[in-house]
Amino acid sequence: MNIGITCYPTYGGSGVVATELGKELAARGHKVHFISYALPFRLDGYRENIFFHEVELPDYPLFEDSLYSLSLTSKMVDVVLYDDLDILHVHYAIPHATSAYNAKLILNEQGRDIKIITTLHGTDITLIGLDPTLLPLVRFSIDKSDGVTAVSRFLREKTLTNFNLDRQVEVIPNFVNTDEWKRLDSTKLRAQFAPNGEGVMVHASNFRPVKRVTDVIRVFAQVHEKVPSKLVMVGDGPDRAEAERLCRELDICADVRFLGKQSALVEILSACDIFLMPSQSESFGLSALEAMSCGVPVLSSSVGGLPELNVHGTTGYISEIGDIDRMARYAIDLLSDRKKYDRFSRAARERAENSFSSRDIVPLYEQYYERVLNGQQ
Ligand code: GMT
Repeated sequence: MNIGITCYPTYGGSGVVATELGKELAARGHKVHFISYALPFRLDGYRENIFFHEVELPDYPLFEDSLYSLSLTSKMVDVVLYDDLDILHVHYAIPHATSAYNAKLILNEQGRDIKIITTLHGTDITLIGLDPTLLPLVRFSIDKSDGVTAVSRFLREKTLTNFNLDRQVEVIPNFVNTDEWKRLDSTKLRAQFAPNGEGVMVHASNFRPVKRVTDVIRVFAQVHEKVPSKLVMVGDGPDRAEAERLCRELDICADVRFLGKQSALVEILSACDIFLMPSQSESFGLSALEAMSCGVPVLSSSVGGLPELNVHGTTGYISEIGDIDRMARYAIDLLSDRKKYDRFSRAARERAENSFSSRDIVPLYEQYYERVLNGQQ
């Protein structure tokens, strides 16, 4: 199949899922054409069957705002025609589903049909998509897609209720390549993070308010009082400065490392014991899945799709949003009981392998493509 994929290319879960999907599809022999304003950050190195089409923006003084969604439409039309695409698969509805629908209309005028699949990821449905300035267009564009997938059951329900839609939405959960995301020998890095054998907690995100990174710091401060421990913070974003300030206020800076954006996540996760995800909203929680695949149990909040991923009392623990005391108690419990910890670590890895492995999930996308192409979605 010839598949066009559009996604946000910078840091962010929807771009990661789109890129990993493209890589997996290319490895299975499909031709995958990424269409975006920059090379997706996980698209490292040359890969057979992968092509990148950069969307260029017109530079004209009259246009105060970027006309990205329009230029994207034009590029989609070109790529569909000249690379003979079967499917345009867009990730994150805004503005990608709209650009794709416009491309479809233009192509239809030329007698060329193209099927559009929109994968919904999170705030396109739960937050920004509901803004009155966007809602009618987002609703229309989702409804006009030939196929729609959501990354969790939670997100499918939100899509249907928030947008008052009556249409089929397929749930295809996020996935991880469990052959690549697996615990490595971490002795060296572990010795740097925790030179005296302390427990190591880790958080990785874009440090947006929705991630509640200050909860991570407060949980760690409580754990640190009871159990010798360290905290590793991976990523960057608007709330990083506040998190660093809080570390100074709580006098725990010596035990917290802010690493900023990192690509060596498997190495880092392999040197850590517990992943913290206290989010305010999370339609799936891809970085928690990546941690689980590396055998790292997850302490998460109970929001959105997280309970579909993290099994309370088995692969980690779930607490109410903002229940810092409870999260800290769970962390202390796991860090103080080696046997229990090992059980959780094994269960986390098994859940990633048995329920969310790319081996099992990517074929669901291929089957869905076939169904949409045959008009049977
Ligand atoms: O929706 C967003 O906030 C952005 C999006 C992204 O690009 O990071 O994140 C969402 O998509 C991820 C991949 O499907 C999910 O793992 C995240 O849970 C989801 N974020 C939210 O729902 C806040």
